[in-house]
Amino acid sequence: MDFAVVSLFPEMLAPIAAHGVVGRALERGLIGLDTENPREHAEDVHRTVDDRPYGGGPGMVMKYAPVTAALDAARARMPKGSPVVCLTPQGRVFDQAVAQRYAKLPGLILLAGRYEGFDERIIVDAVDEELSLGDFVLSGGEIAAMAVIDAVTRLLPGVLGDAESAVQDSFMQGLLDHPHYTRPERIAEQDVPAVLLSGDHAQIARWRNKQALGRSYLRRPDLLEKLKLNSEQQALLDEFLKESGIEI
Ligand code: 9D3
Repeated sequence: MDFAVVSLFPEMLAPIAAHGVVGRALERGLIGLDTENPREHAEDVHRTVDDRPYGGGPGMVMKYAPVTAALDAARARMPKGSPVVCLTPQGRVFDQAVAQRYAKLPGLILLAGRYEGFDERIIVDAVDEELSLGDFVLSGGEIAAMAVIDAVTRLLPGVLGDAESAVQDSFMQGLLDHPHYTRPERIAEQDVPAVLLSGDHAQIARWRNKQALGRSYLRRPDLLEKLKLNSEQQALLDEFLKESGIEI
């Protein structure tokens, strides 16, 4: 799968290209990653990419001409059927389902903004979808673009090793993960739960499931509402709540 990022700060992408899962996927040719800078498409002597907003107010707006020219240049190198996804606080919130949909595409053109935002006509003419990471303020779209590249790359065939793929991500199940422990068995009077030392794999799986359901209920009730628990899961959750001394 090919990624292109249109950004005024293309150097920001270098670290994800150099490390970890994405770095390895690039080395192995499982993904492509290139950048296009709207600055290089600005026609005036000052290489202007932003301008003052009509109607007044603070901040600057990214100009139509250099951004759409950069998108055209990126599109020319990308496989047909690669949508333009704009990272903006106005987008729908990125989640694992969106990542799974993108992982089936031949390519993705990610448009990262700076300043107050884009001239709306860029969105109308050249953007297929708008995405946000959630309700907090970033300084631009680059970190969001990197999050999308990372989440999508992990889903591509051959990217993760068998061990990593076998461990189904918690969000794949729609639940938070269960607690994890490693040596030593006791740390400052906190013991590893006995079941994890028992060697009884059915009981361990049951305990982990119960913890995942309980934590999701307490911390992310929105996840549980989407999930619609079966009777076995409901029984595990009831058991978790009883053990925690929580009234339903
Ligand atoms: C303080 C500026 N805000 C005025 C109300 C608007 C604003 C403009 C541009 C806020 C953030 C940004 C830059 N953010 C992104 O480009 C961005 C983003 C984000 O800020 N939060 C979550 N997801 C994303 S995706 C892109």
